[in-house]
Amino acid sequence: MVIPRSIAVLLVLIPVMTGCGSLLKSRYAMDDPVYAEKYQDGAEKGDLAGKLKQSVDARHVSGLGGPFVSGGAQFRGKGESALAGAEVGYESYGSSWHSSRISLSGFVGHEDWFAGLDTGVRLQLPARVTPFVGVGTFNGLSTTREDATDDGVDNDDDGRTDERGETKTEPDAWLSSVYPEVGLHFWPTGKSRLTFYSRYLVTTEGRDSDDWLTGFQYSVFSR
Ligand SMILES: [Ca+2]
Ligand SMILES: [Ca+2]
Repeated sequence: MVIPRSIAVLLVLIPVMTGCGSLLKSRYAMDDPVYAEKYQDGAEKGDLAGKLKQSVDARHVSGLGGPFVSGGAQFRGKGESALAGAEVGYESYGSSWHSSRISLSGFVGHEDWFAGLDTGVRLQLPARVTPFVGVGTFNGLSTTREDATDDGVDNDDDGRTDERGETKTEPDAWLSSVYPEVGLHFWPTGKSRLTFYSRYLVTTEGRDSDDWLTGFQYSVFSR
């Protein structure tokens, strides 16, 4: 899997920026007022079960909302190309176990691109580290490949004009897709979350255009 270098750097920097110290604390989420109130006294020194509980408890996320950025890569079903892109959006927790999301996203590849509005919902455990499942939709503009063997133009710049199989890229009117999603959340602190996700995009352009999209998300929440 190809991960753009900028994303790899971000993944290294984010835990540092959000405070590595909290990674080792059993009361990791004291930056959130709800969590802080619940665990203000903290478990006794020898109370390992109590310490474990406060180190994994993420029930405080109910009611949180905030912006996120994400970056990812998309792999076309037939392995013909990969696209890289980014999303900027907002995610909110209606309860500690479900969240909803809306974002603008854009992806570009060698000859293709798409951009539009992404929405989705996720179900997860109220824990500091949790897998999740979700469903989402994407609606926007995209490119499509068209036959270009009789337009008198060397569309792919390979020195041959209108050779057999030559195609050109055209903006398409509209692309809609729905996707199931799986992933993993990790909360470095009570208000910041790292997410790894993988989606299977089922598009209106037919099964040949179905894609895997996988990426990382960094979110900052508040009440
Ligand atoms: Ca050509
Ligand atoms: Ca041509």
